[in-house]
Amino acid sequence: MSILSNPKPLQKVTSNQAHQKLYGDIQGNILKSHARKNVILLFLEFGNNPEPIKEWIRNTISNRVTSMSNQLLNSLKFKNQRDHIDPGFLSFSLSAQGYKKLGLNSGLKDSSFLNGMKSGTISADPDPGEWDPTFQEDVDAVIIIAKDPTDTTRILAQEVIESFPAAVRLIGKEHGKALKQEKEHFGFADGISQPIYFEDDLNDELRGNSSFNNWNPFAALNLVLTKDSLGKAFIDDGKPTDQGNHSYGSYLVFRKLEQDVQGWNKAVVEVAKKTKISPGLVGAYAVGRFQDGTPVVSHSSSQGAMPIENDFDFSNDVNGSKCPFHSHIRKTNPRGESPGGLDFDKDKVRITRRGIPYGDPEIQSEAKGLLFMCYQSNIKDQFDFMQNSWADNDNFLNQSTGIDSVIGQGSSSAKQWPSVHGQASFQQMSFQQFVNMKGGEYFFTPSISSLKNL
Ligand code: N7H
Repeated sequence: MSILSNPKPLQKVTSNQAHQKLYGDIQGNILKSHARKNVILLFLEFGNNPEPIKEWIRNTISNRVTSMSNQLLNSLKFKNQRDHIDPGFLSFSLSAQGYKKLGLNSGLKDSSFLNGMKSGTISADPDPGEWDPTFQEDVDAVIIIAKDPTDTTRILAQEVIESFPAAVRLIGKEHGKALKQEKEHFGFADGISQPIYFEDDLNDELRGNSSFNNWNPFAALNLVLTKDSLGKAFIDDGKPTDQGNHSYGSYLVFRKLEQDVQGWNKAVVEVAKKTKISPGLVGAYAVGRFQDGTPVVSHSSSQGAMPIENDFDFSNDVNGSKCPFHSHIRKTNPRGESPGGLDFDKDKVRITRRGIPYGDPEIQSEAKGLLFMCYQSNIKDQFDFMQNSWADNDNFLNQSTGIDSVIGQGSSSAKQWPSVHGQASFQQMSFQQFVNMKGGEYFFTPSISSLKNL
């Protein structure tokens, strides 16, 4: 069996040689978040001479990127050694255009990746002419740098910039910073429901129970990894059908999503006033969770429970009177349910989110939002499908549901707000659009052996 379809969660510390080699060869942050609060993204454009750029990637970048095994080791040290100094996290990813400029055939087949985000893969996206100037340019590569505390991230980023050869131009920089209590700018707890690849993370999710009742977050590696034909790391346990030297990487989607916080707050109050529903419940209807993370499909008020509940589905809410169909988490993970009949595989249309907020919540005039990032093994069937066919689709989950109340783009039907939680009597009111896309690109995060082999 191929390492990618292994139906069992992985051990972080393992004697399985194929797994050890995999962890040493893939970049960090893919199977588990790097978990730093400070992130700097460097967007790069390559000049016409590929040789010095390839040499820089081979000799400098490949030695600085954080492998999965180093990430695991560092997090152990962070837990166990009080005086542990954060070495920082670094990853390197290339766009299709970047591979082309380096004169490389990536062997990657994903059509969204190959065409690039500017080609209009997300049909409701604003025209690239309206994006931030950085993202209107050719973005050939992105470096993610993460280190705590804040000043040390800047120092590390500066060191990396100083290593650039003349043919590499820095065309943009984004600073992300986690907000208090892992919230995002609309005030909601984020990063709760994720695909899980490791056994001890799955055990944490079980929260003392012996099994999951409704939603098992485990995912096999083929949700997030795909073959990197330029790498030559190891022979996995897939012989004889899968024979040969293998290496794996992951597609990375980046989108800068600006949040209109005042607009959101005002709209929540307006819906609350007109419908006589409390503002807290209106927000929960829009997101699918209260601000503290309590799922609205299971509770009509915040529970303040820690850890935050995630073992639920929507089977006890067929008419959307507890968690409306337009709510963000129901649109982006219907957890197997498709009342409108749109065909999808619940285990496949999932993404591994690694976004971080940007902008200071204390400064009203400052632009704020989410540096949205997610990893997957197929952009077209995962991120693109989720945004196009679910979030931006007025008729998902049902006819005239309206677009996703958080990230939906384009025109929308008026949305239904349950007057009383759990009772099928609805009031109609429009509610949109407080998240605006400012640009982005599709990348591939290659294996480390492929960076060394360039
Ligand atoms: Fe979303 N938000 O603050 O309202 N998201 N999201 N997201 N999101 C989730 O479970 C938010 C965005 C998903 O399995 C929560 O982590 C904001 C994009 C998925 O139950 C909250 C932005 C896409 C899930 C937010 C944004 C997704 C999810 C609940 C942009 C993909 C898991 C907490 C500014 C197209 C669903 C949690 C599940 C959860 C918010 C972007 C997807 C609070 C503000 C672009 C799959």
